[in-house]
Amino acid sequence: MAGIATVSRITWLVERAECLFPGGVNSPVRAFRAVGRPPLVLERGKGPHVWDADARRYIDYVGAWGPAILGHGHPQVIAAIVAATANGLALGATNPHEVELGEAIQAAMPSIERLRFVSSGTEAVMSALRLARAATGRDLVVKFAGAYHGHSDGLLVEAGSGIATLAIAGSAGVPVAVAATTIVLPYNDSASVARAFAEHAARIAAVIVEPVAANTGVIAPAPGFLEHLRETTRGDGALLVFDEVITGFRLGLGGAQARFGVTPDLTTLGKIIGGGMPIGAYGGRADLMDLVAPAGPVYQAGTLSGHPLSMVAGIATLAELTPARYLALEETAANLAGGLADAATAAQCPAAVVRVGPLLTVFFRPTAPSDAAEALASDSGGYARFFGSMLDKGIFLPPSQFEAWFPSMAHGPAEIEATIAAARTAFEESVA
Ligand code: KE4
Repeated sequence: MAGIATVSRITWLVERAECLFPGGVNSPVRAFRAVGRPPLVLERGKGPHVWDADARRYIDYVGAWGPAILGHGHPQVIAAIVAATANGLALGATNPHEVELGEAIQAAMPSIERLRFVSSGTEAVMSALRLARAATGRDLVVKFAGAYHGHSDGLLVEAGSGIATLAIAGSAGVPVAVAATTIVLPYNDSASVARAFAEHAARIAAVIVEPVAANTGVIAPAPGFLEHLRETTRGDGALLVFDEVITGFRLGLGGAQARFGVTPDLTTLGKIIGGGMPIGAYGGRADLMDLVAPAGPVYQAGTLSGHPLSMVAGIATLAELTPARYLALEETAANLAGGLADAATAAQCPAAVVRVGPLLTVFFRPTAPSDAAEALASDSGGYARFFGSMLDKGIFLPPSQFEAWFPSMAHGPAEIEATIAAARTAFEESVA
C-alpha cells in the first residue's frame, strides 16, 4: 500500500527494548556503543551463521561469546535438550546429568578433583575467590589489568571486556574497601608479581588470571609468565586460580592448563561446558573444594545450579569435541588469521592479528600488544569502522576492539574465504 513505511523489526524491537532494559540490552557489549552502530537483534543461529530480526544472514564470529564452539544449533545438542524436556525442567535435587557432565569435565581436566556447578562464569569466579580466602585466611586477591572475570564487586577493578569497551575505569557502586582488596598488576609482568608478593607477603589469598588474556582482545602469555605465577603463589602459600571461562574446552579438551602445562589450584569454567545454556563451574583440589558447604564452612548455593537442560547441552557438546575437530578448528583459525593479516598489509592498514589456538583478535595498532595498556591504546575508532564495514558485508564481528573472535568448528573454507574477501575492502575503508 503506497505511503506505508516498512519499519524494520529490528528498529521496532530495539525501541521497545530501550523502554525496558538499561541501554536497551541485557548485557552492555550488546549495545554496540563502542562501534557506533545500532545494535543487532539476532533471531536465529545455525552452524557458522546467525540471522537478524530482519532476516539478514551473517557469518558469525561472536559465537554467543564463546559457547558456540560447535556452531549454532548443533543437532546433537538440540536433540539432547529437547529429549530432556520430556522429564520436566529444574526439579530442585541432584539430577543424573550433573554426575555425567561432572565426570566428563574431570576426565578432561584432571586438576579438577571436585567441582561445583553454578549458573554463570561470574558466579564461578566469585565462589572460587571466596573459597580461596577461606582456605588461606587471607583477604587480598591479585588480578591483571584488562582481565575480565565477571561482574562481582572486587573484580571490576580495571577490568576488560565491557568495562574496557565502555572506557570506564571500574564500576560505580563498588565499595572502596572492597576494591582495596584487589591488587591490579600488568599482565605478563613477572617482575611486578614478584614485587607484589614481596610487599604483601603471606597476605595474598590468590592470583586469578585468564591464562590467555581474551578480554582486552587476545594476548598470549609471555614465555614463563604462567610458570612464574605457579612458583610464586606456591612459595607464598597463595592459591593460583585459572579463569578458563573462555579458554576451557576452547584451547583443547584440557584447556589452557593442558596447553601450557601449568596446573592451577582452582579453575573456573563456563560458556562451552553449557553448550549455549546458562552455566558456570568452579573446581580444583579436593582439599580446597571440600571446604565448600555442606562439606565445609564456605557457603555457596544456587536454585538452578546443575540445571538438567544445561547439563545435557554440555554433555552433548563435550561429546563432539574430538582431537581431530580441534586440529581442524586451529587450522581454520590459522587460515583466517593469516588471510586477515595479508588483507591488512595489502590495504596498508596498521593492524596486528594475534592468534592463540582458535582465539584471535585484529588489533588496530601496528604491533601485537603484550599487556592491557598496549591493547587499550589501539585505534578503537579504526576498529569501529572495520566492524561496520564487515557488518555491511555480512560478517558479524565482536562489537568491541577488546574482545576475542570465536570461529567455530562449523566455519568451513567458504566462510573463511568470504570473511577474508570482505576484510580486504573493509581494511581499506577503515583507514581514516
Ligand atoms: P558470565 O558471568 O558472563 O557467564 O562469565 C563471566 C566471565 C568470566 N571470566 C571470563 C574470562 C569471561 O570472559 C567472562 C565473560 N565473558 C564476556 C565476553 N568477554 C561475556 C559477554 C558479556 O559480558 O556479554
